[in-house]
Amino acid sequence: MRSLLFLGLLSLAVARKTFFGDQVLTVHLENEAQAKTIRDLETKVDFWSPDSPYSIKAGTTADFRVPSEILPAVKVTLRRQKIQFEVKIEDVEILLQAQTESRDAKGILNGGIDYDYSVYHTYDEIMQWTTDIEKENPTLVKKTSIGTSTEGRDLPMLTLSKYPNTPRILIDCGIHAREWIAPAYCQCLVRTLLGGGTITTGIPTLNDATYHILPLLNPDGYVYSRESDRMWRKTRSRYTGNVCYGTDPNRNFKAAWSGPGSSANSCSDTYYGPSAESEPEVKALADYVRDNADDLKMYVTFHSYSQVIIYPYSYKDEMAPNGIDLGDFAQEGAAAAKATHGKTYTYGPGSESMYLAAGGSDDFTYDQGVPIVYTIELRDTGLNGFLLPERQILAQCEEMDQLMGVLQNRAKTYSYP
Ligand code: 0X9
Ligand code: ZN
Repeated sequence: MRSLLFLGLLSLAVARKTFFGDQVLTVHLENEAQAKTIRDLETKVDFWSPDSPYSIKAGTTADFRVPSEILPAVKVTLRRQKIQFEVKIEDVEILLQAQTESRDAKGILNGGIDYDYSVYHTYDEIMQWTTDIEKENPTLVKKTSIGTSTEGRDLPMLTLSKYPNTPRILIDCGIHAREWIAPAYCQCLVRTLLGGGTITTGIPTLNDATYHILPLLNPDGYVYSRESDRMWRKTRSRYTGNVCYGTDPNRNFKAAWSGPGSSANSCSDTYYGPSAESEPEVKALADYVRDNADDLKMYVTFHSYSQVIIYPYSYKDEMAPNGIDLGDFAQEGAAAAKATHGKTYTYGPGSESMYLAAGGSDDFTYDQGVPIVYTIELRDTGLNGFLLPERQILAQCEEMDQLMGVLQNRAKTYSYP
């Protein structure tokens, strides 16, 4: 009896959080009073885009998830303040379950030759895949590790190289836990580089580049997002004196750390952490960048959502010294993506195209001297937000391969300063 009770409690403790009746609303903010009303919801709602209340301003729109318990009250407030809004997602839980329907229909999947690139894989499957990919391509792929996460998970790096001394490109995916399409794209990118993609022209290639790919940079957060709270964004560290778990790894880098667009509150989704590089995942990447910056031609970090190609700076309202070039390459890349499946990617310096947000991996890497740096926000523009259905993964991969093909091509001959 007692052991049954214990098992019951245990299953309660690990049960996945559900989101029945929660809605994602898009608000159109006409004036400062309306913007303030939304910012004041900080502790009650989950901001999706922008990801922090500080970035919510008059003349912009914002997407946020409202828990079902407070939904009627929030709608009353919006109507009272004459804030124009629409319901972007009717029921978050239903969309969340639909997101993985391909995977569910196919049953449990394994890594290896038959690895399925059109589903969202578990942490264990992704780790097994990194091992298999190396084993199956011993001359092209080398698996190393840049460190371990707070909970002791490995941070693998796949180096793909065909010819020595080709320009080196650093890629990471999955800094933010709930942005599942990002690690899914990193897996596709590896497949494409190894010749297994679906489109064969205009794609990234090992003929004139060496790729260092970190397929899952925040594994603790990813596991937590899969098993406990789908909307989890941060790491899973916890510091003495803090009320909440997790630091936003993309506010934890030494790039105007603790500056604009980041929060001192451990319960915030943009918490910058107790000190710069406090997160082992961040320290591991930062160490790698410090050690290799002189040799790296390009760094691209994948996030979602909103279809934006962001380049420095995001911690200050200034154009990067080679910002014109970065804008030109982004424009060309966006055109290639659009030609694939018709999707529009906007682009610009972070401070303009997104919002001021200090402590990001892109600005840090740029300041270390890597000349071409982008944060790419993948699909979509809010219809599904973080809950992009699996049936869109392959199209996402195809259009991103075209964009990456352009960026690689530009990086190849680029010299700056
Ligand atoms: O806010 C972020 O960290 C990124 N957007 S997301 O919705 N995926 O969270 C944008 C990062 C842009 N770069 C910096 N803020 N440095
Ligand atoms: Zn992100």
